[in-house]
Amino acid sequence: MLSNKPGVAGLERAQKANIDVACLEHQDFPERPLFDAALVETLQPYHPDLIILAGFMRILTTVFTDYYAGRMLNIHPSLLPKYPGLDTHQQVIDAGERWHGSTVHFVTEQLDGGPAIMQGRVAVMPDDSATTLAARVLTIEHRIYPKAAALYASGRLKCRNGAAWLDGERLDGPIQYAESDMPRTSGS
Ligand code: NHR
Repeated sequence: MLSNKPGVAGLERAQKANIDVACLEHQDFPERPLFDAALVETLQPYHPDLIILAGFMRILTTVFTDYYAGRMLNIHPSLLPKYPGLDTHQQVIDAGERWHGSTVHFVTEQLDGGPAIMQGRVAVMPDDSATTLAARVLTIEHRIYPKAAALYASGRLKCRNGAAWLDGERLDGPIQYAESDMPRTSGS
């Protein structure tokens, strides 16, 4: 588990699970490519099969994205290709969208622009704030990210020729995660 911010919950959680951790602070590097090279150097001895970005908020240069091309996932809080970038929840509310959600995608040089893999949606409620909407999107993220990672780990999901492939077939768009796949909570 590699973080660019000391003291974050992810570091503590990984340590509890006896997973090796490292922290490299981007402020300690004069240029982005040098930070990215240090990230690669730190991870390289582990020979990771898959890199999973989770709340990682530094834009990666080709120094990193080329090294792990086709072997890196991100989850972005919007129905990509809509609303790439930051502050998605408020933008969705301001635009009067009826639907919002989250998308797992392969990471390429292009920010939030790599091939989409899986998407889950939530309805925008009239009284939603960015905070309440973000909380519902997060529950979707906790469902779809492990599913997408498991598909990759099983060898069924691949990134080839700028597209995502599932079971040898090119995905036209992200797999849609249905609300009916959600576990029932008591009383609903
Ligand atoms: N890097 C590449 N090359 N491609 C992607 O698709 C990436 C990436 C790095 C991070 C996550 C993404 C998100 O899901 C992600 C995808 C940070 C920014 C950003 O503007 C944008 C998108 C994402 C993460 N970062 C600012 C920067 O200057 C810093 C913002 C901050 O520190 O709050 O790096 O949302």
